[in-house]
Amino acid sequence: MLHTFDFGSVRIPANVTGAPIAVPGGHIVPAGPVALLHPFGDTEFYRHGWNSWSPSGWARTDGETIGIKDSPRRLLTADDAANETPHLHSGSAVGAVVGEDGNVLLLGALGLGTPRVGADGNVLWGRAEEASAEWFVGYGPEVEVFAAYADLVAARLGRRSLRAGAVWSSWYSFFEDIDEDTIARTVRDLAGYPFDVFQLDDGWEPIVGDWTANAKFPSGMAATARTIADAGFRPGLWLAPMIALPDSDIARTRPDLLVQDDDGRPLVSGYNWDSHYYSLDTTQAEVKDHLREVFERVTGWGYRYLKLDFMYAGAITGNRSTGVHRETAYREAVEHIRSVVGDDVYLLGCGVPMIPSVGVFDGARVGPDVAAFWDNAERVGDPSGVGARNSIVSSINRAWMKRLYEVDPDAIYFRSARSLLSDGERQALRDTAAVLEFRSTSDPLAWLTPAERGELRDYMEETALIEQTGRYAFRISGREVDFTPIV
Ligand code: 9PG
Repeated sequence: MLHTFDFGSVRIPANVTGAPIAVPGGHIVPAGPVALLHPFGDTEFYRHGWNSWSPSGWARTDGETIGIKDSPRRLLTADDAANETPHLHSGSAVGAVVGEDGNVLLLGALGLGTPRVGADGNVLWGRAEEASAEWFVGYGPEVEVFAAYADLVAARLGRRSLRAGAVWSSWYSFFEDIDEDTIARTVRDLAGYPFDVFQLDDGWEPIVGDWTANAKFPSGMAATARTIADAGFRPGLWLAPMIALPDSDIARTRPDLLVQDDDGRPLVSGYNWDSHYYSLDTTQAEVKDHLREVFERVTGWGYRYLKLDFMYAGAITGNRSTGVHRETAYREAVEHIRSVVGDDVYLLGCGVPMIPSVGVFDGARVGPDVAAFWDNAERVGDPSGVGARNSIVSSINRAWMKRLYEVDPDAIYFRSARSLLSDGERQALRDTAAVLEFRSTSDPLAWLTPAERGELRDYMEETALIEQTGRYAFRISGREVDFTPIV
C-alpha cells in the first residue's frame, strides 16, 4: 500500500505492506518489502555489514560503494555471501540516508530473516530473505535516530548486562604460538595489573573443530585456567564451535553433522588457516548434543569468558531443518550454548551475525582484526582486511551498537617494540576503545618499556566519560577527539 510518512520538515511517500504505527522517534512498519521515496537525490548512505568483520560506514550514493570486492572467498567469510552485492549501495539489517537539513532517514529491521537495506538517489529500500521482521522508519538527528532504532531492537531481542572489564588476549602478540609455559609466564608478569580477564586465543586446540588440549598444554586446559585464576584473573578461552577444518576428527568421523551441499558433500562455509572449512548443522539434535559436551567441558575446565569465533558459519544457508530461517537457527544454537554455560559466563561473539546475536551474546566484535600496522598492504581497498585503520573505521561506524551489547573494537597496543604503529596511531586505537568502552590488549608486559607499562596501567584503570558530538567526533572525559581524518 502507499503511505506518506510525515516528519514535519519532510514528507516521504512510501510503498509498504501495511499501515505504519507511530512510536517515539518514528514509525513501525509491518514485515515485507519497503520502499521509501526520499527527496534527497544523491546523498550519503549508511551501509551496515552482516557480521563482525563485514564493512560498515557512510558512502555517497553517486560514489564508490563500501564492500568486499573481487574476492568471493573473502566474501564467504566476512559478509553474507548469499545476499551481498558489493557493487551496489546496500547492506544488512539497517541503512540510512542523509537529508538536506542534515537529519537522517533510517530504515532498520527489528528482527531476523537476513533483512537488507539499500539506497540510491531516489529510494531507501528494505527487503528480507524471510519477511518476518517489522521495520523501524525514523527521521531526525543521526545519533538520536540510530539510538531509537537500537533501543527498539534491544526491546525485542533483549540486552544482556554482564561486563567484560579489562581483557588481556593472547592473539595479537603470540598468535597461534602459545604453550602452557609461555602463558604461565605471561600471566605471572601481569599479576597485580588491572585486568579482569586473561583470555587464551587460537592455538591451544589440536585443530579447529576438535576442542581438546593440544601437546603444547600437557597439563591440560584446567591447569592453565587455575594458573590464570590464581593470579586473580577470570580465565578466558577462544573457540570456533560452529566450524571444523577438513582434517579435524569431527569432520572426518562425523560428516553427517556438517552442513551439506546439494550432492551431500560437506559445504565449504569459509576460508582461514590456509584451508577451507565446514559448518556444523546446528539444527541437528546430535550437533546440539555435541555443543553441550564441548561447552560443559570448557566451563568444567574453569573458563568463564568465552570468545566464540567464526559464528556466522552457524547462520549460512543449507541446514537441514525445515522451515527455520538460518538466522533463527543460529540464534537458537547460541541460546542452546547459553543454556549450557549459564548466565554468568561472559560470551564474546566474533565473526557473529550482528543482529541475530543481540540478547544472547554479552559482547560482540564490531570490526576486522587489528594489527601492529596501520594499513593493509596485502589487500588494498578491502575494508575487511587486517589492520589498525580498518579496525578503527568499522568500530567507530558501529559505536551506536553499544545499546545492543558491549562492542569490542579489538585489541589496542602499548608496545613500541614489534610494531609499526606510530604513537599517534596507537593513541587512535586507544581513543577508539575508550569511545566503545571495551578495553583489551595483547601486549605481554615483557615487551613493554617501564613507561609503556605505566601507560597500560593508567589506561586500563580509567573509566572515561564519553559524549558524542558529531558523527565521528567525541568528547572523552572532556578531551575532544575527532576520528574524521581516519574514517
Ligand atoms: C584466531 C583469530 C583471532 C581473531 C579473530 C579471527 O575474515 N577473515 O577471513 C578472518 C579470518 C580470521 C580472523 C578474522 C577474520 O581472525 O577475529 O581475533 O581470534 O580468529 O584464529
